[in-house]
This record gives sequence, structure tokens and C-alpha cells, in this order.
Amino acid sequence: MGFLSPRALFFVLTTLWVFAEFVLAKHAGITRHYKFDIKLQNVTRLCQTKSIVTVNGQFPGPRIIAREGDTVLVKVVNHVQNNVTLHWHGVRQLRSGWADGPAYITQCPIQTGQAYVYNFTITGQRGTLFWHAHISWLRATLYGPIVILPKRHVPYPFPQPHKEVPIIFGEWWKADTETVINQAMQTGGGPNVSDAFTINGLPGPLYNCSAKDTFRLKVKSGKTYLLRLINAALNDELFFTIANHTLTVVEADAVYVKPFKTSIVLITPGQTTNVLLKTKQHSPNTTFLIAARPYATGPASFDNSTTAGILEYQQPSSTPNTKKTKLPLLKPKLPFFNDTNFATNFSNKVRSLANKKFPANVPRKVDKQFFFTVGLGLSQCSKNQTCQGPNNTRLAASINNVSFVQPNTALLQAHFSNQSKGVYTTDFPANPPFKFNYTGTPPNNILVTSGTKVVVLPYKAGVEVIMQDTSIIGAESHPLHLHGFNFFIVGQGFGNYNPKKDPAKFNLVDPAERNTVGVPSGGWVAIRFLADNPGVWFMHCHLEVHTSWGLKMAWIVTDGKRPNQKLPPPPSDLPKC
Ligand SMILES: *[C@@H]1O[C@H](CO)[C@@H](O)[C@H](O)[C@H]1NC(C)=O
Ligand SMILES: *[C@@H]1O[C@H](CO)[C@@H](O)[C@H](O)[C@H]1NC(C)=O
Ligand SMILES: *[C@@H]1O[C@H](CO)[C@@H](O)[C@H](O)[C@H]1NC(C)=O
Ligand SMILES: *[C@@H]1O[C@H](CO)[C@@H](O)[C@H](O)[C@H]1NC(C)=O
Ligand SMILES: *[C@@H]1O[C@H](CO)[C@@H](O)[C@H](O)[C@H]1NC(C)=O
Ligand SMILES: *[C@@H]1O[C@H](CO)[C@@H](O)[C@H](O)[C@H]1NC(C)=O
Ligand SMILES: *[C@@H]1O[C@H](CO)[C@@H](O)[C@H](O)[C@H]1NC(C)=O
Ligand SMILES: *[C@@H]1O[C@H](CO)[C@@H](O)[C@H](O)[C@H]1NC(C)=O
Ligand SMILES: *[C@@H]1O[C@H](CO)[C@@H](O)[C@H](O)[C@H]1NC(C)=O
Ligand SMILES: *[C@@H]1O[C@H](CO)[C@@H](O)[C@H](O)[C@H]1NC(C)=O
Ligand SMILES: *[C@@H]1O[C@H](CO)[C@@H](O)[C@H](O)[C@H]1NC(C)=O
Ligand SMILES: *[C@@H]1O[C@H](CO)[C@@H](O)[C@H](O)[C@H]1NC(C)=O
Ligand SMILES: [Cu+2]
Repeated sequence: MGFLSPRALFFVLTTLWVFAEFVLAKHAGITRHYKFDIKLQNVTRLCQTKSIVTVNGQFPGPRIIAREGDTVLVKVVNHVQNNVTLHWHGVRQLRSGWADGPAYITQCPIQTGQAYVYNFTITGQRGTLFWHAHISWLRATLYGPIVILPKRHVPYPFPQPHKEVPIIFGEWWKADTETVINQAMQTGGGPNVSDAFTINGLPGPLYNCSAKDTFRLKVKSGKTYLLRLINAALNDELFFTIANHTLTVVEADAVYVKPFKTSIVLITPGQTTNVLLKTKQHSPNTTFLIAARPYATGPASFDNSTTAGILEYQQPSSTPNTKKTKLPLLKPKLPFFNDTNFATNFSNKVRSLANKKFPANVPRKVDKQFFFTVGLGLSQCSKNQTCQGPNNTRLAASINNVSFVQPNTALLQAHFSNQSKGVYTTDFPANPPFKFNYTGTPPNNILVTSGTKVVVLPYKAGVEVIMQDTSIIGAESHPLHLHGFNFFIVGQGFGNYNPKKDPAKFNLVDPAERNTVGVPSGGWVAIRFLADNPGVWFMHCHLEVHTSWGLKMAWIVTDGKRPNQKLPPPPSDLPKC
């Protein structure tokens, strides 16, 4: 047995060191454990007490805080009569589709008395996302922020904020929301609109009986605050603003963007946006209204109310009296409820950072192309019923005229065990059944067809989807959300998509990378993604009413050849139907 020369020893040690660094970097994350007890809680809003479904009795629900690379384990125990599932909205769920959560897509519901552990690792993402129930309309009260910090010692690509504040918008009904949607599905008419919007669960002073339920943002002068905006409302895109302050948008859907300044943010249900708020150098002798209200383009009536909070500066200690005197309140201006020009200008400003550290990996090669019409339609009323849709019909919604029918068992289980028969078919159309002027006069027959149809994508396919709004019943902006992937928004426009002219204008350099995009009212949007995540992935309108009417479909991405390109088997506690 000989001794290693100093030179050889150095070589061995550095090799070990490099290897250890590599292992540490790959497994740098820690495991974060959460326990979510689903239970009822009495909550009073707008002078009315209501029993709502909550996590741990909290409304809004608890925050999940993790770092990029961490594993999150959430043990969900269902103590209520409703079936429940939770979705980790925007988390990519690389090869962990069993933890994604949409009911009857990736899992059967967690039934009364049952438990399920959601187990996922946050890979390559940092920013703000949120969790919410993904069954019926339970997400009206079951939602909360997901804060993903960068890896330890990795700074933000913008000034380190003094403080970070999640701001989650919600929508509140005085009535029980399960009754609201059940009634609408019975009658075929539109569901009753909400009674209020909320900021962190609080409607604010512009509603009757609500001044005490007001979100207050207390700040110091001359500091930078990171506001993590989340739209968890069910059916409304929202304009958001703070009187007399400019915001800098730095991140959207947990992807950094090229910073830009704006006084108003547009945020659709399902979207998240991080903004920097730089407070004034000297504490002003006034307070400022924080406000959000809908951007609405559809034909249906909507909740046209405004939720508000108050931005307060901490007054210098030399003026102790100011506490007692009521400071004046400055009010902001928001765009008109149907200001599509503002919406277009705003969404065009959102661009990927697209630098060395945070590249925009836009698929250059398109292997599979789809043209999807998205919009409303009608379905027939049963013979012995009267329906409240137009001309005694039922309101419906579809993609390529297919209104999705929820199966009785989860698609992912059926796919994994090769038992699709009687559950789903793989003939979801790549194009609409017939061409018409999508944004002009609707065709005579606007009845939708229905079925549980999916598209099968080969592993690693480059996918392009053109989503075209229709003016059937009324043009409307639809926030489409894709599970399991981020996509790049390579183009958008008004009227009908022109396959000859429009692709030349696509942005393949720094397009926004998101998980939810508003298909413009009376227009189209083109997205691209790489199908690198095996599993079954839901895509749907994040206006909950449209999802209820069938504006949803699923993609199946096949396994790749290598072991680390395959979907692992389901966890043993996966709920059964
Ligand atoms: C809610 O209030 C009702 C009526 O007062 C009461 O019967 C019920 O026990 C309360 N529920 C909870 C979870 O506190
Ligand atoms: C979570 O998933 C990982 C990866 O599949 C697995 O190694 C781990 O054992 C799981 N943890 C629990 C508590 O199920
Ligand atoms: C919905 O509104 C209608 C008309 O105001 C009312 O009769 C009905 O009770 C409401 N439904 C629910 C579930 O509150
Ligand atoms: C608030 O209350 C007043 C007086 O009771 C009533 O006239 C008004 O319609 C209410 N406003 C809202 C938004 O409910
Ligand atoms: C707030 O904005 C208004 C209108 O732009 C302006 O007149 C006013 O001076 C501003 N006040 C403060 C305290 O910034
Ligand atoms: C703040 O406003 C109050 C009441 O309007 C006034 O009395 C006070 O002088 C003001 N202070 C400053 C520093 O402007
Ligand atoms: C919504 O409310 C605003 C005032 O806040 C009003 O100008 C507008 O006409 C309303 N829109 C609808 C569709 O009711
Ligand atoms: C917005 O609504 C107003 C009032 O309902 C209407 O006059 C106007 O034409 C609408 N604007 C657009 C762009 O649809
Ligand atoms: C309609 O008729 C069918 C078959 O006779 C019956 O099962 C169903 O309950 C009826 N529905 C209504 C709403 O009356
Ligand atoms: C309802 O019927 C009338 C008369 O046939 C027709 O003009 C109208 O377009 C129909 N409405 C819808 C939404 O189909
Ligand atoms: C489609 O309809 C719109 C609105 O009526 C019209 O402006 C446009 O010219 C039509 N497009 C085609 C290709 O017919
Ligand atoms: C809950 O889910 C199970 C399994 O899919 C189903 O059989 C049952 O009818 C559901 N219960 C309710 C109340 O929806
Ligand atoms: Cu929609």
C-alpha cells in the first residue's frame, strides 16, 4: 500500500469537492411539511355570517413558503361533507402529476374523512403562485398564496425589497357558492354574480357595513415593497391600482419579466404579478386608496363593484397627534370596465427577461400545431324541463365546439393503467369542425357537442396552439390556464387569426412566459410550449363559470424513453373514486 503524492491527493480532493458541490446543488432543497385540515368556519362579511369551507379555519388560507428546489409535502385531511381536491396553481409538477390536483383529471377527490399527501418539488421556478381547490366552486373560499423564494444566497434581479406583502384578490357571495353553481347548472342560466371582491379576504370601505373589514398596508417612507399580487377571484379579471403611486412590474406567473412602470395592473383569474412599490421620500400627510375592480367584456352581467384597501404611511414620531386626526384619503382612477385598449397595451408590455441567467427557451421547432376556438355556445334543454338560457336552452362553453364532460374516474389513472376505454377518447379535434367568421356573425347552429376527449402529445414535442375567441353569444376575454407547463405568448391580435400573415410577426426572442393568458376579446393568441412533462394536463378557462360550462380539455404527454422521462407510479394514498 503506497501513499498518494501531494499532487494526486490534491486531484482526488478537488474531484471529491466538485462532486460534492454537484450533489449539493442538485439536492440543495429542503422538505417543507404542511398540514391542511379542511373544515368549516363561520365568517362574517357584508353584515352576514356564513359557514364556509376553509383550510385550518383560516380565510384566506395559509401561505406556503418555499425556496426554489425545495420539496413541499402537504397533508390534506378532509373534515367536511364536500369532496375536495387542491391544486398548486402554476407549479410545474415535473413528473409529479399525481400531485397536480384537478378533480377527475389527475386524481379522484379526497372524500369526507380521507387524507392525501400532495408531494411535489419546486424546480426552476421562483416568484408568486397560489393554491386553490380544484373541484366545483370550492375555490371561492379555499385559496392561499405560494411564495417561492430564490435559492439561498441568490438575489433577486431587482433591488432587495424592504418587505414583501402578498395581496390576494377574491370574490365573495352572500349565498353559498355551491348552491349558486348548482342552481345555474340546474336551470341552464348564468349563475348569480358575486356581492363583493376582496383584498386578502376583506371587501373594504366601499361596501356597506365593511369599513372594519379593510386591508391596511402600513409603510415607511423611502422604502421598496414587493407586492405579490394574486387573482383568486372566480369570474373576473381585475384592474388594480394605488392612488398617487407608480408600480414596477418585475415578475408574472413566477417568471421574472423586463421591469416596466405602470400605475395600473391588469390581472386575470389564475395570474400572479409581482410589483415593486417605492414609497414616497417623506411621509405624506394623507392616506391612499388601494383599489381593484373588474375588466369585463362578456355579454353576461357581472359584479361591477370595487374592493379597496388603504395605504398608510407611518408618521414621523415628532407628530404624535396625527394618529387621532383622520388623514384625508386620495382616490385613484381606474380604466372603464370594458377598456380593451388598456388590456392590450398592458399585456404587450409583459416580456421575458431573456438574458443569460434567465433565458427565454421558446420552442423554435413546432412539431404539433393546433387551432382552438374558445367561447360560448348553447346546449339543448331536456324535453320535460324549462331552461333559463336564451330561447329555452342551456348556456354552454367549448373548445373547438367540444364541451368537455367530466369523467367519473381520473384521466391520469386511466392513462397510467392503460384503461382509457369508457373514460376518454383521443380524438380531440386539432381544428374547429367548420370555418366561419369567428369574430363576426355567428353561424346558425351554435349548439355545442360534448365528450371527454383529449390530445395525445409525444414526449418533447414542440407545441403551438392558436386560441381564437368566438363572438358566439358575445366576444369575451377568456383567461386560459395550462397545467404542467409554462408557455410563451408568441403572438396576439384582433379579429380572425391569419395563418398566412400573422406568424411572421411572432416574437420568438423575449415573449412573456406564463401559465395563464387572456385570449383577447374578439381576438386570438398564439402560445408555444415544449411537451417535456409526461402525464395528463388540464387546460381550461380560469373563469370558473366557463369551466363549469365545459370550456376545458386535457393533453396527455407520453413517457420519454429514459427512466427519468417517465411518470412514476401513483403514491399509495392516492384517493379512489
Ligand atoms: C357556525 O354558526 C352556527 C350557528 O350559530 C353554529 O351552529 C355552528 O356550530 C357554527 N360553526 C362553527 C364551525 O363554528
Ligand atoms: C415524495 O416524492 C419523492 C419523489 O417521488 C419520493 O422520493 C418521496 O419518498 C415522497 N415523499 C413522501 C413523504 O411520500
Ligand atoms: C339567485 O338570484 C335569484 C334572483 O335574484 C334568486 O331568486 C336566487 O335565490 C339566487 N340564488 C342563490 C343560490 O342565491
Ligand atoms: C347600502 O345601503 C344603502 C342603505 O341601506 C342602500 O341604499 C344601498 O343600496 C346599499 N349599497 C350596496 C352596495 O349594497
Ligand atoms: C395625488 O395625485 C393628484 C392627481 O394626480 C395630485 O393632484 C396630488 O397632488 C397628489 N397628491 C399627493 C400627496 O401625491
Ligand atoms: C397635516 O394635516 C393636518 C390637518 O389637515 C394639519 O393640521 C397639519 O399641519 C399637517 N401636517 C403637515 C406636516 O403637513
Ligand atoms: C360599472 O360601474 C361604473 C361606475 O363605477 C359605471 O360607470 C359603469 O357604467 C358600470 N358598468 C356596468 C356595465 O354596469
Ligand atoms: C364600453 O361600454 C360603454 C358603456 O356601456 C359603451 O358605450 C362603449 O362602447 C364600450 N366600449 C367598448 C370598447 O366596448
Ligand atoms: C324528465 O323526465 C325524465 C324521464 O321521464 C325523468 O327521469 C326526469 O326526472 C324528468 N325531469 C324533470 C326536470 O322533470
Ligand atoms: C333566439 O331566437 C330568436 C328568434 O328565433 C333568434 O333571433 C335569436 O338569435 C335566438 N337567440 C339565440 C341566442 O340563439
Ligand atoms: C368578420 O366579421 C367582422 C365583424 O362583422 C367584419 O368586420 C370582418 O370583415 C369579417 N371578416 C371576414 C373575413 O369576413
Ligand atoms: C365524491 O366523490 C366520489 C368519487 O368520485 C363520488 O362517488 C361521490 O358521489 C362524490 N360525492 C359528492 C357529495 O359529490
Ligand atoms: Cu372563459
